[in-house]
Amino acid sequence: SQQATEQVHGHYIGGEWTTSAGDRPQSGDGSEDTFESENPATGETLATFQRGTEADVDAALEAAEDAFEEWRDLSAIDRAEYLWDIYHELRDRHEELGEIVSQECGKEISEGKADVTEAWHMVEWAAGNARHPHGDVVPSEVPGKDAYMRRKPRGVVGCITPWNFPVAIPFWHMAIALVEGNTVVWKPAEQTPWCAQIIAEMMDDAGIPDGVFNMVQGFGDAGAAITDDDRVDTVLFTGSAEVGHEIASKVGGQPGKLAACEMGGKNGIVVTEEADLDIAVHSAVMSSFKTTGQRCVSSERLIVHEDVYDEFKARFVDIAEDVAVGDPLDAETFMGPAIEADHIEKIRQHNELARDEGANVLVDRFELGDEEIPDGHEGGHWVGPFVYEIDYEPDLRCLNEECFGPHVALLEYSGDIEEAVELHNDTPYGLAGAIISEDYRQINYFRDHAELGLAYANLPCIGAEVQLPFGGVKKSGNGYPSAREAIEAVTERTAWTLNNSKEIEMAQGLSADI
Ligand code: UN1
Repeated sequence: SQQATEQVHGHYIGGEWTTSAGDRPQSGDGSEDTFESENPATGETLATFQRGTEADVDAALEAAEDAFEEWRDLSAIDRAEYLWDIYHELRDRHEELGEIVSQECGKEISEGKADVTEAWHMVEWAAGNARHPHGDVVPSEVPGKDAYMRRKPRGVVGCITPWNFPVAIPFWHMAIALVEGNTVVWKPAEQTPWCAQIIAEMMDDAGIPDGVFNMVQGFGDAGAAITDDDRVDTVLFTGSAEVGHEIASKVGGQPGKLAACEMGGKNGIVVTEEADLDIAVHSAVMSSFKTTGQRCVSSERLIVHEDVYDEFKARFVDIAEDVAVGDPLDAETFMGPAIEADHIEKIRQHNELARDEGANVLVDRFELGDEEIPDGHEGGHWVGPFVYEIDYEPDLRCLNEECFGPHVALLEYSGDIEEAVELHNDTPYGLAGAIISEDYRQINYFRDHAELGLAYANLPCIGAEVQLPFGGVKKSGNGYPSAREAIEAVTERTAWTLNNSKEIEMAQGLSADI
């Protein structure tokens, strides 16, 4: 169901829908004032949106600041009530919203629906957490003293989210920020404004007080207007390493400010000589090609022991030659299109880079055959798997730079698990990875030595659940903006100490005599 419309959808600021008309300055020449959401499987326009300016962000930040005092004074349980409404709406509209996700970001339908499911899981976790103990009771050296760690909201939280999980990731950030008593200014990805519009409508329908939640549509300039502003206390960012590092250094470098960023990966799967090859091939296919390789946790390196290399390669290549690329709304589809034309270009460059660096290409479906493209979808951004093998050398760019597409290298190793893990760790990133093995000693070695935020055994390295911490090490992460651990980024901790006696007695044996 295409929803092309003449209407221009606006921002949601201070409880009002607004386009930046009126006395707010327009962005540049008139042609840039709006932008369109495109269905990446057809190239058709879905809807038109106002492009946010600095003035819109300014108004949103002002509204968020004004709303903070009252919002923080509600109990977390009362704040969570608004989110329970959203939880029910996400569930009730599961099918419809799943289809919208698939139409706007091209993920096949089970993934579109899983995105919505992950969103309500996060809302459930955050809202449920409002009834959980919140802080710590801490022992004291001094008998008359009570010591605690208490949490307070930080204030205004700026959320900047990517297109590839257009419903789940906004809730990773915002559900926790809001329940913890912060107010929010959100800049969704410019590729998925329609999903953002629906989320803002849900917040509005839930009756969340004016200014507590604000959404400004737009591009990087609107995002920068959020991250550059002094009124923002915490920035939560999930997206590319390039932007994330800029935000981390710019915001994180300022006293009192905090940036929690979660960036990409060059994720690897180690298949040892002890692997069950059915699980190995299945896990690798899921990790490399699901979401057309466009998850930050997608795998682009398969590190396979020489004893099982040939068999693994033959079976993996067979499936890569065959996986169904097509209409995301067709239940038979395994991979939908890439998100946009520019991204196809980036994937092409990565494939060429691998060739230039000496890859032996095993599968090249970069250009799909005409017969593979579904009728009526000729305008889509189609791309298929690209699989290659290459002799490992530490500085090969194709093994170190994230492609964010269905582009994957096979690397053969001959030594023991130590060698495999050393190879696995040899990238600047450290987000997700997996080991496939039936030997618990190998598995435990990987668990303890792989440089990763998310590590799996005998599973794909995608598909994390929200009640686990989600984030990475090295170039992949800086703080945890997401899922369970986001609570750290959106709260201040107070060490609260209370004296129950009539005397002053100090810790560390410090004399209290005066
Ligand atoms: C992302 O890869 O951009 O772990 C987010 C997963 C999902 C989230 C992925 N729960 O695959």
